[in-house]
Amino acid sequence: MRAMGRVLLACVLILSIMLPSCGQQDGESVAVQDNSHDDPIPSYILIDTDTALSVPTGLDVDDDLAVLFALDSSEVHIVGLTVTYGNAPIPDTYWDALHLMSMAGRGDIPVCKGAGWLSRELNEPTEASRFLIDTLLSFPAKAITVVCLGPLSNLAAALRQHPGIEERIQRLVLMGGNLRNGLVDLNFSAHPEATEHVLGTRIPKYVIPTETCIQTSFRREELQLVGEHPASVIYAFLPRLTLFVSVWGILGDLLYGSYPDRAPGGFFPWDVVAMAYVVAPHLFSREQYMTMHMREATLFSESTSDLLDHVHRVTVPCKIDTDAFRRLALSRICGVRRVGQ
Ligand SMILES: [Ca+2]
Repeated sequence: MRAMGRVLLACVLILSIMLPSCGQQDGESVAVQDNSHDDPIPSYILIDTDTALSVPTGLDVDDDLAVLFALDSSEVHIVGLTVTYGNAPIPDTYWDALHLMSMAGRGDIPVCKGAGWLSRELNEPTEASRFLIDTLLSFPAKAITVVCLGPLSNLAAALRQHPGIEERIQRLVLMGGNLRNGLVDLNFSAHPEATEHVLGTRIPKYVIPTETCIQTSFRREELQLVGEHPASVIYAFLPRLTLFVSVWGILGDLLYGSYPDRAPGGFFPWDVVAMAYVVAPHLFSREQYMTMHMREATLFSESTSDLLDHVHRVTVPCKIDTDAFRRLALSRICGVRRVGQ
């Protein structure tokens, strides 16, 4: 296993040299963390995300929290971010991702601009689709987990442009979908063609749906913890997080009042829940096997017992330990210090 770790570390170094065009910040040295002595060896993850915490157009804050969570988690090693649209237009999500990584002093991690609402033709290469392809081909087969936290345009484009990478991906963790047929969520519904393309691959797929994400929330209690860490990156965004707690205290009841396991109060940390499944899968239980299809821009899912065919089959963790999740996620998010603090 340690030899495998050294091979993967070498891939990170080579990749850092090969792909400087993706948003690595000028003047910063490439500092690759040597995790080869750790046991167990961390999982290598590539995060596709629509970060929007710090831009006025941002509709949600969860992507940035999920990235911070991953940055402070020794269980994973981030090989790059590809940025997509969703919570904000692509120029804003891309800027936000660069800004976040700069604040965290992690300019060594490539940040690549991807598709936008009006520029998401799957046959049209983007910086993000090229990075996905090059990275997956550069690493050993099945070394990388791809974590998708936004609409699936970037991943679908990479798969369309180079179908061979399907065999290179260890697994997909997708935040999206709703188990109540006919209801809409942003990530899967934003680009139905892309979603159907990804669901139709044979890659092992793990879907974190609405029903699982809204079992937990970040409340005023959690923000008090953030307030105790003034040197952290997230501390700078305390006023915005406070606003989200207040607004979603009302919206949560209006939009999800009929969900029996919904957490009352605060805002739902959607993508942070998906990242928790990557970092700490022991926090989840009641896994179900389902088939998922997009039909006419709507997701349809049903339970299945066919475990042999990965096409359109997904694994859905249906229950989360909410208190343990809050403790772990907040401690890790607050653990990322702001450069210069
Ligand atoms: Ca997202």
